[in-house]
Amino acid sequence: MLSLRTSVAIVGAGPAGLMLSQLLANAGIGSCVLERSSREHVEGRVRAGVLEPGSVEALCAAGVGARLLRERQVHEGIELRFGGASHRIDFEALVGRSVSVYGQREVVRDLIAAREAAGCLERRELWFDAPALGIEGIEGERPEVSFSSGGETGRVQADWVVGCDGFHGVARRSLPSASQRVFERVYPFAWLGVLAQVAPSTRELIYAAHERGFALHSLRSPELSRFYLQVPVDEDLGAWSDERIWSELRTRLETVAGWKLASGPIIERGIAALRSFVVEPMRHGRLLLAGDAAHIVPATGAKGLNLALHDVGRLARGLIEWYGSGSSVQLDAYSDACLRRVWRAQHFSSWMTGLLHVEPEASAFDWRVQLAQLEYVAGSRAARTSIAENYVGWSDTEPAPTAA
Ligand code: RFL
Ligand code: PHB
Repeated sequence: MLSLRTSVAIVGAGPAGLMLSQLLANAGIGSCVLERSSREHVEGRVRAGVLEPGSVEALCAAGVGARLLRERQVHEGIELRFGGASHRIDFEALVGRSVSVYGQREVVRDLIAAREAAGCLERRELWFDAPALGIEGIEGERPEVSFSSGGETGRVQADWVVGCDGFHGVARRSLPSASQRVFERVYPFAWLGVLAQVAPSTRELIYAAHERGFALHSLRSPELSRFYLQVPVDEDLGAWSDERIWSELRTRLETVAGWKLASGPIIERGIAALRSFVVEPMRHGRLLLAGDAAHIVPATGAKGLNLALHDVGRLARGLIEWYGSGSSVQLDAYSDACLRRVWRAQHFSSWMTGLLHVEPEASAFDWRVQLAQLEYVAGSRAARTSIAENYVGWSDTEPAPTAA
């Protein structure tokens, strides 16, 4: 039995867990990260692509922003495409901020490289192929995570345990069910996502609403494009040949005169469910949740990765305060403070999803109403400003207006 002791035990080495360990290390606080999957798997996963300016600032301030600043693409707007026309939402003009397109895979690689350079792998502060099996003692002062590694079992004793183990992890299940409330909506459609070796056919992301379903043209680099197609919720990936994927993307995206979609080899594909999910509160005793372990948003609003980074920023500040002065003021406020932003993102993400997707049972009337809503959004500066404000990241520090 391996027995380890650390200050903060972190379950999961996705963006949330890795960023938290980086922030704690920068403040001289020790942590031990346990990751179920292999390093290759974690570094290979293709997921999110859009970073809010606040996320870019946080990654830079944490010392992992050098490659991000060199390689990111700054996007000053997005395109909404429907009814045979394109409409630009100009973030810079509307709210004076832009987003960065930089793959989540690259964020994760940068964070692992930073932890590796700091000697975490040799010191066994970052474990791959080491699934956490359970979390005990969260109501006391010495919580403990049990895990397995290479056929051996082990345990990590800590002051705090942070569950950054995503939606299917063990941490949320270790919260006493009587003390948590779960809010959930599962959508009646899914996303087929593909990564293709082809130069993007667009400079900015295209969010397309089509009678046959939603399509998204995103980007990764001058040579790599990312696409998503709305598909039925129980869709079989095997039913989608390369030809069928390109043909459906062309149908939903080539709706504007003269615009052509370039195609190329598809190098990665997968189907992901769309879900809205929140567990409240995000803390019980000495166990705290962050990122997808506590909340999921449908990817239409590009918020999941940004929320995960925001959570751990707050959490790190709380832990730094606790280790520095013994005060738990910020840790006590952690859940409420994060949940305000989470619910803002929940609203925006489900609203964008409804705006752009076609419900399986939608009638011709429903589609006309949806087009009318899209026309309104595209034509109204107020509506475009609202999308821009939410897309680049809601600022919860903005003072609320007071009555005169
Ligand atoms: P992750 O990335 O899921 O990491 C959790 C880690 O925990 C590990 N794990 C365990 N480790 C040890 N023991 C156990 N028992 C464990 N159980 C699980 C897992 O192996 C994994 O490594 O969660 P985290 O860190 O909270 O990060 C959240 C983001 O990954 C997620 O919100 C985003 O990818 C969501 N998302 C997007 N977010 C954005 O901000 N912008 C986007 O453009 C965007 N696009 C997307 C997305 C998610 C997508 N999918 C696949 C759901 C597009 C897609 C298609
Ligand atoms: C992506 O590039 O993967 C991406 C971009 C925007 C979204 C979702 C995913 O809304």
